[in-house]
Amino acid sequence: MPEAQNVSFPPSFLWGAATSAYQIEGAVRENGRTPSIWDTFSHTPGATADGDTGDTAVDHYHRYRDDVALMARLGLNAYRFSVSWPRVQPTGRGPAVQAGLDFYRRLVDELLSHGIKPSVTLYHWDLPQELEDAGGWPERDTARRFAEYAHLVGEALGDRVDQWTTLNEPWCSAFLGYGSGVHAPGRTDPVAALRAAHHLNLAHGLGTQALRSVLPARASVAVSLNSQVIRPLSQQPEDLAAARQIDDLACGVFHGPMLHGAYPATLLEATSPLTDWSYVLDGDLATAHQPLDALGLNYYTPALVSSARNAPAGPRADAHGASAHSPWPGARDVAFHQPPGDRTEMGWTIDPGGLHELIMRYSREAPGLPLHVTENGAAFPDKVDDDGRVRDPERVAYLHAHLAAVHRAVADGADVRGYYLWSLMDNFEWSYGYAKRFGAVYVDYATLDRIPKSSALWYGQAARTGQLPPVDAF
Ligand code: PNW
Repeated sequence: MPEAQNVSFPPSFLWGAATSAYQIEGAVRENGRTPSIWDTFSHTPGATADGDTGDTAVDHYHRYRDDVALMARLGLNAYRFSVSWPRVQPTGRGPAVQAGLDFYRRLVDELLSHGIKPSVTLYHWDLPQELEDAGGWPERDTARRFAEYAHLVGEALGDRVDQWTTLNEPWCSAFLGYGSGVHAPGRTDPVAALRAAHHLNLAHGLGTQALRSVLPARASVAVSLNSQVIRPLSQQPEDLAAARQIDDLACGVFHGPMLHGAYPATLLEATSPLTDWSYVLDGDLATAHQPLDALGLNYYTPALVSSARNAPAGPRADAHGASAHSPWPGARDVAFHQPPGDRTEMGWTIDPGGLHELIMRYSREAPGLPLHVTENGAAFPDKVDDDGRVRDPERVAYLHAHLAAVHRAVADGADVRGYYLWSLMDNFEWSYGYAKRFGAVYVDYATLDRIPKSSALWYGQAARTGQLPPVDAF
């Protein structure tokens, strides 16, 4: 491991951990909170592994003080969390619920008092069910409702939070939620998925404008994209064409409007048999194209893509969950392959070079825009040893290799300001329920006790020293 030596980060580097509201909070019926699409979906038989729901999750709503104290003890200096829309604005319309906002105020104050920088994501997939009943993201009004919600939260927390993110991974919201149906609301309509993508772009733009109107000038506004690393199986034209289609549907469909004010022409062309995009109204693309202060990148694994003609027989891997319906509307003649290498428990190939590639791509696509790795991490089958410790050497190796890749990107000229490990602690892993553990901190689901894994100790030391400790340090 040659990169193990002299990997040091600047003192200003943000060493964070990330979570999201539905995955950790629980308390789904407290203080006027109403169901989100994830409450409805997780209570639908067959939708999640073992019928798991976020009803209790890891009870962070009641244990946030201890969780913040734990982060501080580990040595983290940043924390990325999301606000639950139905906790703050239960019907998705009208005035905010004071108790909902107060929870996030207390959380933020607790973080600040421990010297941990809060980073707020407004939307991490928990749309108020009432807005889904009115049509959800395929409908334009949802984007307007989002702007109103952004305004409420900005007003309430703008005096104490400097880092804001509009949407987390709109690709998942649009294409897993309305295309393949493996995420809430579980719809499987390719045109609805494309309409959702457009209204998420619009929501990002309107939400950014709403935030700007209430936040002080020092505040930073960003979006977190799971802009995926798409690799062609070969340089043959038909494989390159397959990779282009998937890249447009994974990345260009969002960063086109958000960063450049236009959808890629190749995307409009490929989807033309499905939709004429007539829901894109005059001015929408200019609205989506707001000046940003930073860009968040979430990275787990690359995708390897070819023309279906060049696919060897046998099981094909698309890392996006089993469904008879595609999360790639309009894609034709495309096959997915398992990239070579070791895998995590999700079946996702471990490929730190992909993170370097992703960062360098966005350094070019968005020159001058500071980047944050807003999610990166891995699930492994962790267990408590007889001595009460949780040893996760695979996760330590994963983090070490990916942080070394970030460091390499910085050395190559990228402006990366921070890294947020997914996740602070084990939590509700969406349709996989509690079976997949992404945490640096282990959660005993019988007692909800938290036990820092060796990766948490390792990462904490990296955060405190600005250098990557040896992989066997803990
Ligand atoms: C991200 N896919 O989700 C989310 O932002 C987190 O909430 C989640 O827990 C984490 O990654 C781990 O999965 C994804 O199918 C879910 O490609 C699915 C995919 C990607 C990201």
